Amino acid sequence: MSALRFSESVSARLEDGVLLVTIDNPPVNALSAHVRTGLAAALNHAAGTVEIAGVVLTGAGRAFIGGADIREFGKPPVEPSLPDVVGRIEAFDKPVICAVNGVALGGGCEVALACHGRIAVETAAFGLPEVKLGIVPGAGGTQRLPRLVGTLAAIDLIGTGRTVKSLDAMALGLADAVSAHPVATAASLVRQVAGQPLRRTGSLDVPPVDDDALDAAAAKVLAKSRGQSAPAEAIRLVRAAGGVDLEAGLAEERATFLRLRDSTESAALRHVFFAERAAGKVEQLEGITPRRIETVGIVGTGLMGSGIAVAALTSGHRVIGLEQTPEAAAAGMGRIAGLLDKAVQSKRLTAAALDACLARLETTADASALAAADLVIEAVFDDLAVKTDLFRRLDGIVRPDAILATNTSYLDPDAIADATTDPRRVLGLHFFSPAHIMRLVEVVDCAKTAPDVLVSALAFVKRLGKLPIVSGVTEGFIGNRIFSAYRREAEFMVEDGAEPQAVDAAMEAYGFPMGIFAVNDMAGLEIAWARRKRQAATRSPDERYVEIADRLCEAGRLGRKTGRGWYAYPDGVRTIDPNVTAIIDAARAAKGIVPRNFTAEEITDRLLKAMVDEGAALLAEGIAARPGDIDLVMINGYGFPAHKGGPMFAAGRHEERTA
Ligand code: T1G
Repeated sequence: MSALRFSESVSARLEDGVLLVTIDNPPVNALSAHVRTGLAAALNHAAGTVEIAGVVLTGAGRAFIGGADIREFGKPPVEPSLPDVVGRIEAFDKPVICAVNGVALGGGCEVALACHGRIAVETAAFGLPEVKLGIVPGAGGTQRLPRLVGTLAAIDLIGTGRTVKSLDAMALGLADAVSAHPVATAASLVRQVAGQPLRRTGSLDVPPVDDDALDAAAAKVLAKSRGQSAPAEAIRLVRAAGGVDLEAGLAEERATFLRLRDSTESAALRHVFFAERAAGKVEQLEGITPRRIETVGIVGTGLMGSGIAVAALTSGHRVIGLEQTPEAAAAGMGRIAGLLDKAVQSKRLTAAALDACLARLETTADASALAAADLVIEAVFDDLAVKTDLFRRLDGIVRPDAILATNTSYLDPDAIADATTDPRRVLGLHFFSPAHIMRLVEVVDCAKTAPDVLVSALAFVKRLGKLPIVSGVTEGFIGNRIFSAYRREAEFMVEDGAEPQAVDAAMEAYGFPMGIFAVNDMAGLEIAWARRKRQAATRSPDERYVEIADRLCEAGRLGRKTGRGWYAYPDGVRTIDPNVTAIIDAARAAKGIVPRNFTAEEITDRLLKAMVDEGAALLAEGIAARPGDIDLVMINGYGFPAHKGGPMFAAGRHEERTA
């Protein structure tokens, strides 16, 4: 047994005639230039050494290969290219078997597809997530996967970019075997098949399927890829695989890959990828150890509190839900159990995990139970007096090292913190509803929040599997401040002549799932109405104020729950209501405004600009740390299309185009 090194990240040892090649390129063994060079050199070595019967490929650490190195995108290409390396593996004279020790994603999955056999540990996962980066697989994925698993499964996997665990991959035919010792299993497979004809994926025929089934599979994927081009391109390539030879299919795939890689959509999605990795990282806090958070107290088990409880339970925490009466505590238990049941029904949770969650849950009307909590999250009615009073009481109940968090969306968390004797342990955790589903959590760093409290909250949110974005204290935090600016501008345009349905249509065409007025109807108009009434006394008479929403509320049009708001909803269908048009006309007339025409382009440009200006203000005020944080808030909390990269990214692109 001797150690060999082929590049800084690729090494090997020879064991009983099998070259065991390891890729070691932390953190995820991405296929950087030195990995590709190393793999090519390892193949050369294996080709030229008679005593080597074949090759096993594996990864060091947790990943097999996380894909192409995304950081190399946009840089000049360095030989050998990934398609060359993948092609050499497939054509290799001696068997090359991969021992998939962890994720095999993107280019990593394509390397695996080109191998002559795939042995995986049970915890490994396979996937071609390229569409999530606005591209298609670029090293044979769209041509080899259908040959191995059939066109229908390939459309699903490549079109959605979802990953499958090893056992599912094996059921699909993507993995050959699952083994606890994949390197040893792969090595014995090499010895077994050496000298025999090898199973080369590219030489297999694509199993035939009828067109109707293909259309249905494609339609299912496209229904979820609103406005993005990569999924449709990927499906086109996968469908073509059955009708052309491998070389032609690979050439078309490569051309499509290169075209999409240079698209704005891909740049936007890569921006989102890296923004997500940067989110929740605060330079000044590096090296600070988070406090242990195992037991979470949740005060208020209504809609928000029960969603937070589910998020905490399913990520392994113990939860104590506090209510005012035993009856309310029982009802809260019912709500939380109901949400968990739904998760089981929709296969997001196994029955065994459900039992484990319930075993870690208690609800009570006895506040002293919160003495066991490491973190208490308050999710009660958004009223300052209620919340300050609660925090004052909590202060005397919880341990001195416990963290207190408020889920307020509009109140001043500094005022809430100051109601306690130790405001250093208080911060905001602004969850979005439904809290067990929505990924975004604004982590509000209050004036006196201690650094390790902030670090602990960030770690907690990450453990929930959610996306923490740090926000400073300001009315509405990052998201609602931008959303308010967006709404204000939309209302200005309506008053000036744009119809609400035209505003909504423009934003929906841009990629939002719902325009702002439809969103307002869904959320209900009364909360914003109450806020406007509160602010009326301090509003400057010089400030432009659009009264249309007030008129709608006064007419009892509080949104969908009242059956009408900016729209009417006969049979649940959003419909233009002449009564609303009349209210708008009257409001314009009262101000002597002669309505003018707005193009869809002017509408989207102005709304985008309103968001960006507010975003710039948030950065200048130090409320948001990075433009990418603002983008993530708008994408994950407010439906901004991810493939446009968020408002701050989109504005930069717009400037580049118009410069
Ligand atoms: N390239 C470069 N860096 C990457 C990377 C990649 N592919 N994947 C992850 N990283 C970095 C990431 O930025 C972070 O860095 C660190 O690794 C840990 O990531 C030709 C075109 C692999 C499941 O899309 O899904 O192959 O912040 O925090 O939760 O067809 O990362 O520490 O500095 O996410 O354990 C296809 C993307 C590429 C996979 C690990 N591959 N990555 O998750 O850690 S396109 C992907 C992931 C392609 C071919 C093409 C996840 C992960 P830092 P992390 P994690």
